[in-house]
Amino acid sequence: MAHALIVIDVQNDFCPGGALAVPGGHEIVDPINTMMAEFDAVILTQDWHPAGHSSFASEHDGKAPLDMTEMHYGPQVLWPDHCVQGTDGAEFHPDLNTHADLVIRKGFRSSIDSYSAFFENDQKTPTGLEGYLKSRGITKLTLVGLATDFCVHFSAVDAARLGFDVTVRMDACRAIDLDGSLAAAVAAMREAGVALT
Ligand code: VGL
Ligand code: ZN
Repeated sequence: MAHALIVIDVQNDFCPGGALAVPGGHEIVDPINTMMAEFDAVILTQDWHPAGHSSFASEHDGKAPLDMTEMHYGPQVLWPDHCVQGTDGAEFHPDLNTHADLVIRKGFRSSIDSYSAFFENDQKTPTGLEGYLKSRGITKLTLVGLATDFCVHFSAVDAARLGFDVTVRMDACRAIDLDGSLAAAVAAMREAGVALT
């Protein structure tokens, strides 16, 4: 009954000064570092887009960041260019303890975004994380990181659907909160059976 901490996207671009800064994003770094000692495994996720990724507003004529578009897999928010592979913005926050067991990268296919650490936004292309966790005998997950209403939300809901026992530590997350997205995320996580503490 091993218990893993999954640290979602604590990267420079999601912290103040970054391309897609989440308010207060940097505030969770020290609490997350402190929590790491409580777990059997620590896994970091890293949003990792090629330049020109299809989730970037700059790739869509007449669109601005935070506009919506329709992708082959459904509606998609368009973002400022962020977490481009190999750039400083894609690096973990410099104070984050990166002595983790696994770093899983997502969003590396140009034509599809990936909020969840388990499946891309088509809801069916797996990242491989489920197999990694199950083959290590990990059944309990605690999620923290950025952003509560996007990558943490979709990761938590997918994890619960896959049968993991899932807790989100809300004090160690921060949200973008776009048009009520935080309230919607909280409702969806509760509905999926995720414990919010
Ligand atoms: C995220 C928007 C775009 C996140 C990643 O980590 O929540 N949000 N890419
Ligand atoms: Zn992204």
